[in-house]
Amino acid sequence: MSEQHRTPVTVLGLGAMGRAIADTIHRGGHPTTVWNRTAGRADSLVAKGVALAADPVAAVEASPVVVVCLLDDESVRGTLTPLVDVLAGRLVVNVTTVTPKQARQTSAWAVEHGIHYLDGAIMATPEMIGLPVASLLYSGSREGFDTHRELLELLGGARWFGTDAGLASLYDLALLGSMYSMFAGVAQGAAMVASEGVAAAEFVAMAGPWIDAMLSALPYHAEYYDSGDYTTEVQSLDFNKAAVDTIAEAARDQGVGTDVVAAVQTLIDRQVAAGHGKDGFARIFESIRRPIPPA
Ligand code: FVH
Repeated sequence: MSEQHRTPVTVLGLGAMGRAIADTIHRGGHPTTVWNRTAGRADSLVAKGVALAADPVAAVEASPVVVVCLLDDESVRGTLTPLVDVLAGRLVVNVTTVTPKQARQTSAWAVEHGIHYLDGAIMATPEMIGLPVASLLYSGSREGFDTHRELLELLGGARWFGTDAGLASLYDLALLGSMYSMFAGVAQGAAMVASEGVAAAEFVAMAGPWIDAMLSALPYHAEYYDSGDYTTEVQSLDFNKAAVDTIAEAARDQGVGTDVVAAVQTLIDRQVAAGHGKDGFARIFESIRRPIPPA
């Protein structure tokens, strides 16, 4: 892209992620302006030639594209609301982690005020920004995504999920949820062997390859989830209940917590109690998809 076609970009928020984003965009040749509530956080960027705006209005006025990377939805709304007039006609790319509902609300607010809105979710740590391993998910303004795709791809792989602004964060939080549950499961296992003095390093050296081997089962689980047919010729929920109950009993015997495994027991028990004990383990999906309504 020639110099004259490099879109000026403003980045609001210079935490670890905002700094990585601003630095990468600047290195990509875009005139870059930054603003942060605490001004000192811009020093390293300013030393490289990034412009520091005196206030948020001046920051927004500098660019047609405004990347927002703040702590949470509250800080986003608190920062953007007073800027509504100056933001009109510009593209806001909000990569702050928010819920789908919050993304939809901010999008509705933006569209109502003539602001183009693209919600983004970052599947990367700050060190990964700008590398092929970084993946960013987007939803909202299709025009904004298409027009600025090259800019967005400076940060990492860019994938658009649709005009519903909540979708990027829905995928983001679904993926993060899978990750946290996996780490919690490994922590459960590590605590069990630690009760006999086994180092976590020794345990994870076994847990990693074990989890890796089990990953090949995921597409089969997905087939069950998508079809809603959980009939199986192999391990039934009754079988898995016995296994998971045994894990919980062993954890108690070893004097460690059962919170993680208890969550799995709850999911199984609901399906078994409903008469589905002969179905496969994947049926726990139904316990999650149709939770018991609060009393
Ligand atoms: N860091 C990471 O690994 C993850 C990866 C996945 C996505 N996240 C999300 O990115 C958002 C920003 O994360 P961060 O790592 O940059 O976070 P911090 O270093 O804590 O910086 C927070 C910035 O937000 C500013 N801020 C906080 N509250 C307010 C407010 N009320 N008004 C205006 N700005 C606010 C803060 O400013 P200051 O404290 O320096 O003045 C920082 O600029 C986040 O959603 C992650 O979930 C990152």
